[in-house]
Amino acid sequence: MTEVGEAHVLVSPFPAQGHVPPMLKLAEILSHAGLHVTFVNTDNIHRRFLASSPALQRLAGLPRFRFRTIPDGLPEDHPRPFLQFLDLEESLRTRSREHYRELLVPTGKDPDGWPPVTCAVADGILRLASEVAAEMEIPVIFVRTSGACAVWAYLCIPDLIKGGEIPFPEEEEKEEDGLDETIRGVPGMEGFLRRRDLPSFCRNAKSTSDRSLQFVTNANANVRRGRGLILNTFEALEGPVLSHIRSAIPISYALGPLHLLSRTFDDCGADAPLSSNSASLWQEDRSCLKWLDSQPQRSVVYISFGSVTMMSRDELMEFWHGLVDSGKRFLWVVRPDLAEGKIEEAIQEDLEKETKERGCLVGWAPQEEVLAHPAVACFLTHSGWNSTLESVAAGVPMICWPFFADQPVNSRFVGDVWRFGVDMKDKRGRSVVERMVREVMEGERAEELRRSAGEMAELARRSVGEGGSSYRDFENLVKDIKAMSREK
Ligand code: U2F
Repeated sequence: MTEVGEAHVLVSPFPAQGHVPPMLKLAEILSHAGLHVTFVNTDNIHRRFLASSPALQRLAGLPRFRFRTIPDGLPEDHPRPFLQFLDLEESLRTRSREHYRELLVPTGKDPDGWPPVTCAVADGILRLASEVAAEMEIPVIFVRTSGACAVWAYLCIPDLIKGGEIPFPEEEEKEEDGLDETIRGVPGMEGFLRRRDLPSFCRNAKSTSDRSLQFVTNANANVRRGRGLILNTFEALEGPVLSHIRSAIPISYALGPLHLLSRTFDDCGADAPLSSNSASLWQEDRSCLKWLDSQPQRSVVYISFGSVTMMSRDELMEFWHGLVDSGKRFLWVVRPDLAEGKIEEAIQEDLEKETKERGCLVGWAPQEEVLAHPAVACFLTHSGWNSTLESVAAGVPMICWPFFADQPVNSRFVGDVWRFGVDMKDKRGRSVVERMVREVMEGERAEELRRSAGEMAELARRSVGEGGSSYRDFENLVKDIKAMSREK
């Protein structure tokens, strides 16, 4: 039996690797805090996650937690490439409305005897959720799975457009120097953030009617209209930027790193094996952990470009040569769809030989466990926000090679604000890769980077412990959600 006024949240992520796992962790701790939680996946993503994720199987067994799925409206055999996320988002918005509405405000009795949904916790880029919730007058708290630095840049896009800073003047953009011009319209980042550091949608837009630019502008403007905003970050990392965000969205909760906070609330505690927590679209190849066990301490470069990045075969070969030329050991996640073209044809004998001696290639790795392994010395990353936070939490310095979206902002902060990594943005070629790897792994600079990374890891750990800033923000969030359930 449920009491009148009991809280029930409907948690809806955008269906993608970078979005589902952090929202799953949030959903899990909401349920541990005593709320009823329904987690909405698309059929397609749920099937894929279920096949390869211990976390999903574990969560399905929790009391007050349940999964529900909706169709995404695309044909079964559609490849659903993330780079075309606008098509998926639009399909959900137009074709899945009825299904979503039925979950938010069911026409019949709840089969589990649960109370009605009292709050929607929705991904900020999922218009389906925000529009239907507004229509049904259910309060929404938004979640953005990017860092505060990128979210603040996104929120300032209208001012950047008004101030004539984007789109970039065409003639200047063509010249390399044009991209080094600093941006004035993002308060707190004036004179620091350059054109090249803005989210890729700003850099790529040729006009204000660019479809991606319009989408991110509107989605982020929409986020201002919620009851609050949840961010996967923490005060010690992004306090100053969070203050700016709070000037626009006063109720903003910084709950990160969520993958650590979820361990604080997990019944098994902070010592639970990391493997029980993983949620992935691809099957993890755990053999790389054995390989790491046989490597010396702090000797391995870990390379992963996340779930979306794509590059040409030549680009991939340049990375490969650079890694081999550095003489370091390396563990590289080469997703089956990472590069275009047949890679095998481009591998020369010496590259293959040296890789066998010092390298390990996998299709998908248990990343959290890899980063926590003592053999790992640094992380060559695309600067996706989850990877960035996971590296921060593990105290591992980064070499950042941003690919798109929020990643150019993140890499600028890693290299030049937090200083626990180097920003390789817009640089290419084997000699650059070799130089960057050496910089982060050898000599005084490497020591400095490791020291700052270690210090931030400690602050991350404290933020999620009892009394820490993320812990307190989470308590406030739960209190606010409970108060909403008494509103009607
Ligand atoms: C989109 O990000 P991505 O999915 O490309 O990248 P991340 O945010 O870094 O998330 C990748 C996750 O996949 C995991 C890894 C991260 O949690 O631990 N993973 C893994 O388990 N095994 C592997 O071999 C490789 C990765 C977007 F492209 C970004 O710009 C955004 O910042 C992000 C969040 O919104 O979503």
